Amino acid sequence: MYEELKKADKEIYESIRGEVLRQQNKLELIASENYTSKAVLEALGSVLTNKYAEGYPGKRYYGGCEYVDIAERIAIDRAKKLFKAEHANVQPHSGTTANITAYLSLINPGDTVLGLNLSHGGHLSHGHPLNFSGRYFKIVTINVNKDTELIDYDEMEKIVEKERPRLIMAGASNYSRIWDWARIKKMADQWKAFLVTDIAHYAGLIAAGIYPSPVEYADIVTTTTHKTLRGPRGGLILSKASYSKAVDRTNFPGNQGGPLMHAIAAKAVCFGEALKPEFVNYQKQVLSNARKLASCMSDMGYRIVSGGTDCHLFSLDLRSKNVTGKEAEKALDKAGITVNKNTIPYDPQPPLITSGIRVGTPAITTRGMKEKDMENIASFIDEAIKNQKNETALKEISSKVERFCAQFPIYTGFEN
Ligand code: DSN
Repeated sequence: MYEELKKADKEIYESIRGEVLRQQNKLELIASENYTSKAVLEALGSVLTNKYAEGYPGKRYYGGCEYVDIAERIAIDRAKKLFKAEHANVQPHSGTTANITAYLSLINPGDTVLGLNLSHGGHLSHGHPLNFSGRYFKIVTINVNKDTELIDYDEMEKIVEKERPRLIMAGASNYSRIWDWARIKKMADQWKAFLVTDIAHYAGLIAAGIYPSPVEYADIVTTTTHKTLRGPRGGLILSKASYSKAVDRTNFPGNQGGPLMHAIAAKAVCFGEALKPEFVNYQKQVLSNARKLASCMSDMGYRIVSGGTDCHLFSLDLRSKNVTGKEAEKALDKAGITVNKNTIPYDPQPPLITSGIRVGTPAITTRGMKEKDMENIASFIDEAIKNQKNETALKEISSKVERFCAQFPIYTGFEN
């Protein structure tokens, strides 16, 4: 693989090779990243990228769609089966476009949306002022409780009663605990709001049945396909049958033009993999690893936001270690450990500095790492944070990390 690219475009070849080495030699702890299978990569790199297929299977605006129709129909059927959903649209290019489609399928610009504050774990597309969501809708946010760092449903209910949002967006990019979907549905019904849930982070765990599914409660569910779900980068919308026409029409022609048929074929492969029993074992290990890593960090004196995790991620509050999230991210990177700085609830630091880092286990679990490996990883993290200003020590840690990673090879498409 890549022989032709090497000849045709050396610069791009080298950038891919650099990324391959980074993915092989470093510890990938970004909670939203993963390693896809070889089969997913093959579908993604296929000639389906050459095909225009505006419309939906059987109703396209282009000829020659008979084979891409097969791929899209399979993707839809598998997504519905995997999440027990009445309707699936596999065309969204990303989680954010899926969210745009979800909002515009149900409400109009100017309507009120309630979402979780970004600095308490929400997402840009749940109402950030610079995002389309914050520009087109009136946004009301909820915060987590200051003491428990959990969603405060009583408080949320008061806000819903006062603000009467037309739509409640429930979901997060950094909330490690269980969402009470049933309780939110009750509020939505009582105050006549639509319920959209964004499960981008939890999708793989939900598909495997080890995190509660909102599918029976929500009018529309959105997700990405590349996080815990371990597929290609992209989006997916699930909905009740009654919203199928609205969702499909809003996505195309409302929001997007031609679907990315190579990505849709790769999503189908990913859903097929997620329907296999091995996927449940993988997700159980993701959760076990996250709990083990969090408990090792806690034993080393780090405070875990909300005290633990029920999913694939958790946040470390670094204030007691006298290091900011930004400094920790940088030191860890030098030590061969990739994380992202992240605000913690009620963070005294601004978003580009932060007091925390977010840590996730989907990628390292795909590599085959288990609970005992979490002990090593916790030590690497602690050593790097303690030596954040010591370049020699950070270099030594990165060599140890590289040797550790060599025990868990990934598929890269490169021979060496
Ligand atoms: N940016 C993603 C994350 O890292 O959680 C969410 O879209």
